[in-house]
Amino acid sequence: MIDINKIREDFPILSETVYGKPLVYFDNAATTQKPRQVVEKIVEGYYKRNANIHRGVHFLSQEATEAHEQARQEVRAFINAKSSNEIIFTRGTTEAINLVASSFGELLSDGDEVIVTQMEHHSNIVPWQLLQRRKDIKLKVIPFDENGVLKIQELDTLITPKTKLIACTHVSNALGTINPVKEIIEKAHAQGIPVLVDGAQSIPHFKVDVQELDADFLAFSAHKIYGPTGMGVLYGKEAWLDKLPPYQGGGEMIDKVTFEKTTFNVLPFKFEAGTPDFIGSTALAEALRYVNAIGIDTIAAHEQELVAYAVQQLSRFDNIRFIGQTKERSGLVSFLIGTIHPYDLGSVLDKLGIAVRTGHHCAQPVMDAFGIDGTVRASFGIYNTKEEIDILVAGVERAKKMFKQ
Ligand code: C6P
Repeated sequence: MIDINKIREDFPILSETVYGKPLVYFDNAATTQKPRQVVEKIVEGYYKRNANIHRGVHFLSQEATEAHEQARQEVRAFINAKSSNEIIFTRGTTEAINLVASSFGELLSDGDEVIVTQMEHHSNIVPWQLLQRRKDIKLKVIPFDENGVLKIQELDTLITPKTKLIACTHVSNALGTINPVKEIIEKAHAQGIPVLVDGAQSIPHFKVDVQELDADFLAFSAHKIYGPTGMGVLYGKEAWLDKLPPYQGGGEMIDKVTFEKTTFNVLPFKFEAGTPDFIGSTALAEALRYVNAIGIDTIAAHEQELVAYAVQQLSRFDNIRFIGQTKERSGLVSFLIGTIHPYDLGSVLDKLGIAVRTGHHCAQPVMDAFGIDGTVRASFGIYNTKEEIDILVAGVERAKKMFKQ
């Protein structure tokens, strides 16, 4: 049994008040709060182990290097990658996807095709469009239906001999839809096509095993799984990472540099130019340890309960419109009430101490598909409770009255 009160004690920010009201934090899909353990790991890192890594013979540098590489091992174990060579530290999901678009993009030729879905976050759309400035590649899109469920059968006609990659979000940050990535990967692999999975919204919420999925690449952000900001991970199968050219040039990613020619370092360092965030990596590992101690399956079950409760309670409003109504839904509810603009509803909730996200959630094509400007999104984390959902529902009720809806 999960002891939420004990968990909440680990997150000092949850005891803060906003406009004199207890904070109800429902913006976890944007970023999660950090437990004491993670914050203390950062402080301890700067106080006790701060030295540049992989460079010094001195004690501190070696300690910091060891902690950073140990963190890489823990990330490897968390997603069940075969080797820590397959774990590239990045600044976040966005940088991880840009890395693939840039380096994998180098392997593409004019006329090649990349398939994404209609529910991608901008960070899995724009990097491919930037690549289109360099290469005449075609971006194709798997559409979703009125419930926000991918029309995966369309993949059969979208895939052609020119398809070189499928880049697909595991969970939509705007709809909550969990996509059948395993099925997509099977279909893609049957045609010899690799798949990049955007795991930003899946990794924090349920078990993701890259070998079980057989994903070729997977990206995620530390800050969405109770870890630090500015830190993320690109998983890539070693065979692919070996084939790809480096992303950025600089220190650490090299083997030998002359003015005529440079040879590159081995994996994973080939993709990690410059001084990495060696404090952030250890804080990420601490966050993963925190999640493991509770159990990712326990977290998943708790959040599923919260989502089901939120949908049930919010359904009492006759003029609610849920954006995304899928059975396979992860940790969030996206909705509109009557004609109240999401920004207005979000502002009323804010004054009541409730933090939700409003707007397009960096997924404008999703909003376009529904013909709306944005939604109000309540997204849940391990520390949220049904009582907080009751506060949200009461807040919506109040906004409804204010706006005479
Ligand atoms: N979504 C949200 O409020 P970064 O910013 O690099 O950590 O993550 C980008 C990203 C990529 N893919 C998905 C599915 C995401 O949800 C996000 C981040 C946040 O929904 C901030 S826009």
